[in-house]
Amino acid sequence: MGRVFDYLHRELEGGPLHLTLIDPDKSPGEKAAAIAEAAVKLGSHAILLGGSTGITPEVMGAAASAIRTRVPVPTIIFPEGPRSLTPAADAVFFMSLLNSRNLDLVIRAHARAAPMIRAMKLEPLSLGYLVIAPGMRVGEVGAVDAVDREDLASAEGFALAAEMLGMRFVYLEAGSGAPSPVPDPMIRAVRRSLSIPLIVGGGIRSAADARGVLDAGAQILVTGTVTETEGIGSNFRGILAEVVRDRGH
Ligand code: 1GP
Repeated sequence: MGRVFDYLHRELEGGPLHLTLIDPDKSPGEKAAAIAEAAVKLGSHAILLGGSTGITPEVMGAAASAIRTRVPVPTIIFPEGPRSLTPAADAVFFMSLLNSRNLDLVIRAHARAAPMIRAMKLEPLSLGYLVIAPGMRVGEVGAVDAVDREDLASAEGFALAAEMLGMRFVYLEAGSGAPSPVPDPMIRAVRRSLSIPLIVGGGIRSAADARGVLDAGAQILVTGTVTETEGIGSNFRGILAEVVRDRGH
């Protein structure tokens, strides 16, 4: 596998990981790099770059280049579409929005993006992306039939199908800014049936939220809003402290 895939798997042997999501439209260039640097110092394992509006290759490129000079960990694109791609990042989540009604987001945009990804020498990390209610903005723009928060069987079925299709990660997404994270019983059920790493994001805004999803079995936590709204404050530090605690150092 590729360098970033190997890095994530090596780090997962030591316990759960944290990824810091930065929206370069809201935090451009050096501002993104400053957040990244502070997050990595606290123990975050990689930077995710993405946003749902205002994303251009120039905005992504400027942020990825600035981040690269400041942090030793990989920068992974969390794409909205082919316009999110920049060769200045290390890898891209090559993600299929499993429960979208829009085939562009399931596979057709991927057919357009794949040759670009190869030409840019970006490492694709294939990922099944499943939106759980409330889904927030990604639920709307993604034309998603969001999985009900009590519907453990659907979540398990989608996640297992992603694994059987050969995807390398599954991401349970409650939506950026969701009032609460993906419910613990759902994380538990999905984790039980998967052998690939489980990523959980959306609505993790405190140490208590992080503790809940970690105890339920999330292997990779993603947070975005907490740093967009509070910077590197006590909530972000608390979230990282929970991840670091489970890594035993
Ligand atoms: C969004 O899962 C991520 O795609 C992060 O969500 O912004 O709520 O942290 P938050």
